[in-house]
Order: sequence, then C-alpha cells, then structure tokens
Amino acid sequence: MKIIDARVIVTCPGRNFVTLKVETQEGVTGVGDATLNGRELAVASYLTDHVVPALIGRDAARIEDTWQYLYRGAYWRRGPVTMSAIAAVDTALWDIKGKVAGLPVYQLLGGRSRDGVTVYGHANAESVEQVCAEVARYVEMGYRAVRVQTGIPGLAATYGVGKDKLFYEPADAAIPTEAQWSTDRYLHHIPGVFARVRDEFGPNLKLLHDVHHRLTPIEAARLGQLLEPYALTWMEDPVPAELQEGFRLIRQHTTTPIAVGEVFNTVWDCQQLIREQLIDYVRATVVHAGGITHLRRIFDLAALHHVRSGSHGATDLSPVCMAAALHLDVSIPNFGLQEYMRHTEATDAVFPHTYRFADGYLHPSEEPGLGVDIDEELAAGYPYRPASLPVNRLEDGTLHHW
Ligand code: EZ4
Ligand code: CO
Repeated sequence: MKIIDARVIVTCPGRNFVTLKVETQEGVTGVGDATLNGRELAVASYLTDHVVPALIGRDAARIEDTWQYLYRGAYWRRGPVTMSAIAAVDTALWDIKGKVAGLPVYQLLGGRSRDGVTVYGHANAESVEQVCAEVARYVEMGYRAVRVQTGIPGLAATYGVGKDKLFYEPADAAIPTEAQWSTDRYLHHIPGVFARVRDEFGPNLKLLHDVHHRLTPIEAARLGQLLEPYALTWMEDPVPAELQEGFRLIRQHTTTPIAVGEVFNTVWDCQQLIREQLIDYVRATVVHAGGITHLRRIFDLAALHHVRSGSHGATDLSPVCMAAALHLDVSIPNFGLQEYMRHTEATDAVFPHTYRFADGYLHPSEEPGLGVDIDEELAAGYPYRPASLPVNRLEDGTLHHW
C-alpha cells in the first residue's frame, strides 16, 4: 500500500485551515488536520518542504513506524509546528487504514466504550444577564455542559467574548490586535457570574470556565476557592503550564478541578502534571499533539492517574481534527468531555463530514475511516488570509499572557 501522493491544502472558508491529503497506489485517500492558529504557513512549509518528499513510496499501513520516523528521525523533536505536521500524517494514515479495513477508526481503537461523546458549548456575552440567556440557548439545544465567559467591567475586551455567538474567533487581524488585562478586576467579577448562573440553572448542568493562562498559581488557587460553592466541572488553563510543578500550589488550596493542555504537543509537556495528579483533565488534541497515535499514549498515561480527557475543540481545529477526536473520545476508557465550538456553514461545506450532534452528545461517523473529507474544488475558492491571535497587556502596558 504505497503512498504515491501527499498534498497540503491551505484554505480560508471563514478562517484558515491546513489539511494534508495522502493518496495510495490503490487510490485510497486519507486526510489529516495540520492547522496551527496564526502559524499556518509554517506547518504547511514543514510538510511540503520536509515531510512530503520522504512520504512518497512509504507503506501507508505502517502508522507507528512512520510516526517514529518523523519524530525520532527528524533529530529536532517536539514543538507545535513539528507535532502538528506529524499529526496530519498520522491522522491521514489512520483514515486510510480504516477505509482499507472497511471500519470506522474507533473500531480499530478497540470499539466503543460509551454511547455518545458529551460535549460542551460556549456561552459568551458582555453581561451576566446576557450570558444567562446564552446558557439557556445551549440548554435548549440539548447541551449538558456549557463554558461560561463574560466581559469584565473596566476592560474594553475580554478573552472568550466575541461578536458572533456560536463561533468565537480570536484570530482577528494580520498583525496582532492588543487586548487589556487586569487580574484584580477579573477576580472581583467572575465569582458573582457563577453564583448567578448556578442559581439560575440548578445543580445538573455542567459549568466550565477558561482562565486562558492569565493568573499566577496563588491567584489561581484563590479563584478556585472562590468558585468552589458553584461546583465547576473544571477551571481551564489557570496558569501558563511551562512550569508543571506550579500546579502543586493550586492543588494544595482548592478542590475546583483543573483542566489544561490545549497548547501541549507531547506527553513530555504533561507527564509531571499527570504523574503527580496535579490536574483532572488533559486537554491535548489530535492536531497539536502528534495525531491519534501519540494522543492515545497521553490518555493512557492519564488513565493510570485518575486524569480524564477533555480535548480542545475550538473553531481553529478543523472538522478533520474533530472527526478524529471523536473516534478517540468514544473508545478510550477515561474520556471526560469534548469541547465543541460549531464551525461556520462555509467550513462545514469545505469539510463534508458525517459526525453528528444529538441530545448533548456528538456521535462519530460510522463510515470506514474517519468519515470526513475535504472538497478541494470548494477549498480553492477560499485563499489564505493572514490572521494572528491577539496579544495582551496589563493596564500599565506590560505584556501579559494572552
Ligand atoms: O484560544 O483555540 O478553549 N479554547 C480556547 C481557544 C483558544 C484558541 C487558540 O487558537 O482557549 O479559544
Ligand atoms: Co482554552
């Protein structure tokens, strides 16, 4: 089953996506997501210039060996660009293996461990009143879990609060726009938001919140304590996670569960967090953490330490990534939650897929392979547009974590 072609498709149906399509001599094709928000062309070049030439002629059936070849064989290991490129190849090869076997990929991973994949939606709005209306909308659509983000009085713009309701899109300009941050204003405001939302929606709705890496460990510990009465399912990315041992301090002070991992690339980014049980959910994704092959290793290590999955699923992860994530989500024993931000109609049209939402669950495709493709003709009508994530400054002008 020789690989005879692999091409990188960059398209912007509302936002930029990078997709790898691999083709075998027998005419079987597979797709993989390689999108790295704001750094799309770096991954496209890594694939086109360095990976694709070495793929031609290789056996598409050798998924593990190809993974090792691209990881160990490159000498330069890890990092988001490298690991997104490896992920795209790995995902495409799993797609091909499923199609050849005539089975959906989750069957190759051991079959179902559950009936559906619980997802969470994003309620975001400027005020507490408006955000309650947004939460109600998600509850009406059948969601069992909702992430809640609001504006912060005194700050012009806040992470997580956008113009569109179903499609929060932070990459908004070619050169990064500048947002403003105040930890004091934030810590003062957020507990009241959750008091109100919990009061209005009762104990059965799962509530989540994304801090987006902006606090120090002791500040995060304080926020976790203040939120304890409202029983959050998780507090996400409380602090930047380069310093894994920093989470110990948060852990010592609060029982609010902690989720982290959307910027992780390999198991080495979270092995201490997992082994020392410093987190509750690991949120790494297929596209940024080396594909199905490597993400499953991360989830297996997590399973040994009472850590569950909670994969990232924002709009910058294409339907190809979502399709792949769902096959993993439905098969692993320690699934927690899957983030699900809907894509625009243009994106859904470029990436035809057969996973579906019903009653608060996403269901993976039952088709052989991943059950997702890219319409290359349609994709060609949406050329790349430069778009960067914003940067963030404190009120005195200091550059802060975005
Ligand atoms: O900022 O996907 O949980 N979701 C998030 C997202 C991320 C973007 C970065 O590309 O934190 O909004
Ligand atoms: Co996040």
